[in-house]
Amino acid sequence: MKRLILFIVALIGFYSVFAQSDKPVIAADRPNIIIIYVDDLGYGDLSCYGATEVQTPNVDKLAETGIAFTDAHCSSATCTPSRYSLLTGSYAFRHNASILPGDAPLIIDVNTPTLPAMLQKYGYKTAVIGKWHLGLGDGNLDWNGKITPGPLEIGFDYSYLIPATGDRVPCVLVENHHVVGLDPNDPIQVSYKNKVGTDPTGIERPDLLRYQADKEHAKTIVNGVSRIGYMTGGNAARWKDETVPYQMLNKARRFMDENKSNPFFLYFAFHDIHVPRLPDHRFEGATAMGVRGDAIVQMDWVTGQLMAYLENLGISDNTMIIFSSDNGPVLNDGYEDEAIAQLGSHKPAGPFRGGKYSAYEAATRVPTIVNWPAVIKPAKSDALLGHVDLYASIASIVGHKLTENEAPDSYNLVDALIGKNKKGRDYLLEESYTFSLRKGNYKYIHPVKKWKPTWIEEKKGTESGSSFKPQLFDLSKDVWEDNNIADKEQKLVKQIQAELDRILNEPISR
Ligand code: NG6
Ligand code: CA
Repeated sequence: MKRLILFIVALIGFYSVFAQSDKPVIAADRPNIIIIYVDDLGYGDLSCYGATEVQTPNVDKLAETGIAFTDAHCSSATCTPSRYSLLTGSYAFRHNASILPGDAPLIIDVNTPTLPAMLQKYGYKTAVIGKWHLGLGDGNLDWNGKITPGPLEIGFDYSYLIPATGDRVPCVLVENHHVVGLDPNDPIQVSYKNKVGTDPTGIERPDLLRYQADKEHAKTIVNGVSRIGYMTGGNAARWKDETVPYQMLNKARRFMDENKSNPFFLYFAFHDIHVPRLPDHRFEGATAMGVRGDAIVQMDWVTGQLMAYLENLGISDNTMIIFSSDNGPVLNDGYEDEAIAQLGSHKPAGPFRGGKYSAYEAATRVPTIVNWPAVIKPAKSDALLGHVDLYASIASIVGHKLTENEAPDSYNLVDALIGKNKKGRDYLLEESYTFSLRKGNYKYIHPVKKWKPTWIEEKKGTESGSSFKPQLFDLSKDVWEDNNIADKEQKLVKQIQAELDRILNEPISR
């Protein structure tokens, strides 16, 4: 009898503990979560998204055993704003987040709720490995001292960073609060205004360069490549572009190994396939497309290594991998690396118009794959969703209820994300130099007042999509965004503009 009473008491206790907590919506409790974020990968750059001139067997496997989304979007046409939204669930325009120089301060306020900080509260160990580009320090950063605030102050337990981009100084890796391998007798100095030190620049010594560059990319030469910005010192710490992917991979392996017995969140942010494209020798000639294609193959190989490591640790089943890109494709992004000349019949953006920087669809519609063997059945999904929605969706997986000011633009689309349904958003914002708004298959592009983005057309060969008039396209019939029906569909345009006004003028859109 006593035993029975004890049992009942225990049962009630057990029940009440669970009744109090926010119960995870899915049985698989607290999966490991890995976001693999490729840089500048276009919708058409993977064989599982239709590419024939490059093969990506490892990513294809993720797609075949997971869900490949055909209408999922990074939040912006460029990197910094997309990453800002990914980590905060907030649109970048709210924070004026645009492409940052390499000496910019951290743009995520340390009090802003972030995806990794939220996961830490649920027992996750969190890491960011790879490209950061969200700023470091609080102004006047000394690269030779303690580099803070940065990822560790906004929710990451571990960081191993390319501070900005591969084409920007300083060309050194930062692990937690310090530059890796820095010799204190050879201090680093960085400037985006004036030349510092005596290192040659691309303008002075084009003969030293592996690729000729435009004038923005013609500053300090590191590893035979001129970069944006000037640096001096830190010679022992300077990266060799070719080995960075291996260094990142090793750090990721160590992090997964150390955290195999507890839930972890890994934000693995590739430098590939951004410029300067310098894949390792083993990938040379992997495609007939030159370095851009070879960098895709390198990226695929590294992804395969990450997957294999999860398998070996025996944790792949309950690991949710989200694979995607921070913006659409670009061919010429500052270096003469023959990406255009050797393109052949490859279509980086698949069937879509535009690319990185543009207001057209290819800027944000990027390959997006979710793989989670324990929960997901293989499928394709045309749900309309944004990476900005990952915050709220992941929150619901771990049983977290968003507080009022948290992730203001993030919709909980977990059911679409794990393939329970294909219901995405009604409206989806695409940020670029202007705003585009999707409503189902309709695509609206907000008019520009000043024709600012000509450089996109002139220098990049990418169509910006700008117009002084409102543009509306019906993607179901006109995927190439060619036939502007705004004049015929004035009611619809007004309706979409009203929604855009709401998003722009209210602090929370969700
Ligand atoms: C641009 C750079 C481009 C690239 C981009 C950032 C010039 C002319 N162009 O300003 O080369 O670095 O910034 O790319 O300087 S992103 O993927 O990080 O957004
Ligand atoms: Ca990018």
